[in-house]
Amino acid sequence: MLYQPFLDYAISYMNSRLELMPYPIPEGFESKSAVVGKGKNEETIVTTSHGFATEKLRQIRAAHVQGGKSLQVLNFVIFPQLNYDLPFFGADLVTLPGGHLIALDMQPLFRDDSEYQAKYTQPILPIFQSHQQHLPWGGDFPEEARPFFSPAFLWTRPQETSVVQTHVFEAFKDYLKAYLDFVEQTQPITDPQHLAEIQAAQLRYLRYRAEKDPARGMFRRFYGEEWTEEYIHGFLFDLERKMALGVVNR
Ligand code: DBV
Repeated sequence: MLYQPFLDYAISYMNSRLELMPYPIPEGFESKSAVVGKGKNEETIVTTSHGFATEKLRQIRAAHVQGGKSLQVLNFVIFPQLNYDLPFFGADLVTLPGGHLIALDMQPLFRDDSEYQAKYTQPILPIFQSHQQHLPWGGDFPEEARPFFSPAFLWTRPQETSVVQTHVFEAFKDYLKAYLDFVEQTQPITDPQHLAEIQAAQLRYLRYRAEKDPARGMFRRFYGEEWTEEYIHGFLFDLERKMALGVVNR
């Protein structure tokens, strides 16, 4: 329930600015439920998937896990088409029994390229700074994930649910707006060398996310290994599959 307003907002805001087309969700993955726990602790865990595409955005997808007050997850990622140099939009909004964990970023294709930073990171730093004062740095996160985050990575672990409903929601809206501004302005890349670099960067990101998906353990416990691996490679992080099918613009 906590993240439903985020999802509703994102879809209606994107609808107001983009020509959204449906993105196919493989059969059996639109909605999946499992009952876990016994007696008083019994809980139904429902995971729903949402997918869209536009001319510039290859896949806009969300996975929404709802399992009562102490298990709510919204993982929302936008993967641009391979002929644009746009960053990825990534939101990982996670509520577990231990508390909330929020990751919000525009993840760069080329982290250490100063021209790229000037284009896609500098403009969001003021937004980052305005929210960071309410959403302090969340501490440890995997060192190997660092290359994939921008300097505007909002990473925080709020104690209070009300902080998620207010400050995190505002940050989410601002990041999404800034991202759609980038999308609006961006022009297709045609230089073959540049296109090859973009493809390599997209694959690097994708392989990392699929391999290290922090939700893998949770999904396996609820829905089993086979369903989980198919969900990860066939929907959540599907670029390699789609490239193999020859359905990716290049
Ligand atoms: N994370 C996903 C997908 C999820 C998901 C597809 C559909 O990439 C949920 C669900 N993230 C999820 C869950 C947890 C996290 C944690 C359930 C909690 C795992 C647990 O504690 O059991 C950002 N997400 C995290 C963590 C980080 C991120 C850093 C903490 C992991 C840790 O401490 O080990 N988002 C995550 C990440 C990238 C990103 C690593 C990399 C580019 O964009």
